[in-house]
Amino acid sequence: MVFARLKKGLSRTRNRISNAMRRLSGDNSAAETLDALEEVLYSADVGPLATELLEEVEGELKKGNLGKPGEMPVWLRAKLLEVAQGPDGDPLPLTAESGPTVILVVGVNGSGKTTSIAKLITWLRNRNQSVLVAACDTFRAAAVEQIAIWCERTGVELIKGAPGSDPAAVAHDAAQAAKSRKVDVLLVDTAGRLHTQKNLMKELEKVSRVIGRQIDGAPHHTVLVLDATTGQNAIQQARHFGETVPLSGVFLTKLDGTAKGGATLSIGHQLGLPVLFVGLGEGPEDMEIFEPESFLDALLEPRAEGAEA
Ligand SMILES: Nc1nc2c(ncn2[C@@H]2O[C@H](COP(=O)(O)OP(=O)(O)O)[C@@H](O)[C@H]2O)c(=O)[nH]1
Ligand SMILES: [Mg+2]
Repeated sequence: MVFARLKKGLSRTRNRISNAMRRLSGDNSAAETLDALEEVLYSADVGPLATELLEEVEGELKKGNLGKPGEMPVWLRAKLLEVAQGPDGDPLPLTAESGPTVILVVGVNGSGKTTSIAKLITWLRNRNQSVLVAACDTFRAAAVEQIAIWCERTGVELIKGAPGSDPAAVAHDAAQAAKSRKVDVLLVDTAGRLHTQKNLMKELEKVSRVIGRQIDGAPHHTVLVLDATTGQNAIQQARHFGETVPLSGVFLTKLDGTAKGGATLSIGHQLGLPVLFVGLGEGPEDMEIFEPESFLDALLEPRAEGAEA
């Protein structure tokens, strides 16, 4: 079932590359193989990795390797598996000491932070962890409203301030509440846009600092939410956030809405950050832990003739 959701989410990317994948599996000349591979890599938007892999394959083909039918797809899968960076065990382990584990969620507006928090609530609750949420995106009144609705639906408590109030003050109150309620996890939603990027980064730093004063070692995890439909632009965003707060990894959203799922593989490679989770829809269950093996199976599997998209 889990795999079915992933397959469905990646169907656009898979459809886009499936013809070229079929060509890759056939009995081709070296030129045809390179051409098909190029199409697979660029269609999936694996970024600068495409150039690296094409050069490597060209070298191999010249040496007379990788020419047999069926060899290329196997080689490609192995190569992509080498660069794909998933979580090392539990994507968001609880801290060893007692007390709440704090997860800060950052990213630009519209990337899917609030929706991803709803997903994380569901995921954590399914693992019997108690959760408290801090609404630190106080910049837009609608943002507080949106997180409040998710918290109500999932039955978790929300700490919020008045619209326009100081996010650091909300963070402070939330950290206090998380300690006194003895919850396992405090999830912190943040703003993705302020008057200037500099202001935003300052605010994130302050929120992070205030929480750290209340709870030892907090935030323990900082998850950057990136929209997969923005492809390579996501890399630039990641760099800005990473300069401000140490990032644990990426929650890559909207893989169901893009034909460029290959970005999942290149993001880790380019940023040295693991992709922890992938978002596959708008509902609170529509996510998976990123597992490179099943991801590649879902992405590269040649579609049987006549199979549904
Ligand atoms: N299709 C799809 N839509 C998503 C996903 N994650 C978020 N969204 C949508 O993206 C839009 C922005 O999400 P939101 O959580 O408000 O972003 P925020 O501004 O970063 O908090 C909303 O319409 C969400 O329903 C996903 O994995 N798949
Ligand atoms: Mg939001």
